[in-house]
Amino acid sequence: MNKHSALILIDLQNDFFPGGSLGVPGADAIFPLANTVQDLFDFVVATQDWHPQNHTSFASNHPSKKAFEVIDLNGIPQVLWPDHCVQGTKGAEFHSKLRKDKISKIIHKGTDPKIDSYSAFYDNAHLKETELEPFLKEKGIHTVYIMGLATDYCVYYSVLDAVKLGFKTYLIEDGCFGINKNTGDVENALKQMKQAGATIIKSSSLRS
Ligand code: VGL
Ligand code: ZN
Repeated sequence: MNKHSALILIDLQNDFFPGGSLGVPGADAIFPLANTVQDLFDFVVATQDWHPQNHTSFASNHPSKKAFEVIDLNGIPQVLWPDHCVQGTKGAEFHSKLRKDKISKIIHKGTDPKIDSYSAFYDNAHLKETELEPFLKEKGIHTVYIMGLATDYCVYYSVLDAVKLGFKTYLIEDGCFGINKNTGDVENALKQMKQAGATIIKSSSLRS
């Protein structure tokens, strides 16, 4: 891969793997691809969903609501999730099988208790930017390869923002696993990422 490309690994944290509070079925099959593919890149970025315990995306902070209900949060539809990826907890840590020696930048998102942040680039209202775009710009990166969890949430919104920000954007399809809260969510996300201008690829097409 040329030096203007980066690999972005989305939310490979314990809580999103089977056994975690928001475990995505089958997600542990992401290894060893998530590890071997890193060898092809000079820059590997990994994101962490990094919520305070009082985060408004947690159903537990809305006593009359249940997990997976959707509420209006300051004008934005918000799925209420089980508590997950609480800062400093085991669930927020990277999975122990993830290779970490090549990760040059870790991006934390979802830290503001008042708003969720699915995208690795912005909060859900697109008001505050994370450190990701400035980092990529500083390194002269114009092409990003994205994979991780979950296809229909954080991967999806990160891909859409990457395209909007002008990055040539590849989504590694077999490197993603989705929540599929509603049947067809993953399929729909793939279709919309493609329509937005991302290129959907299989990892087998990646060569150094
Ligand atoms: C995610 C739901 C809530 C994700 C994060 O990483 O896709 N999904 N927080
Ligand atoms: Zn979250």
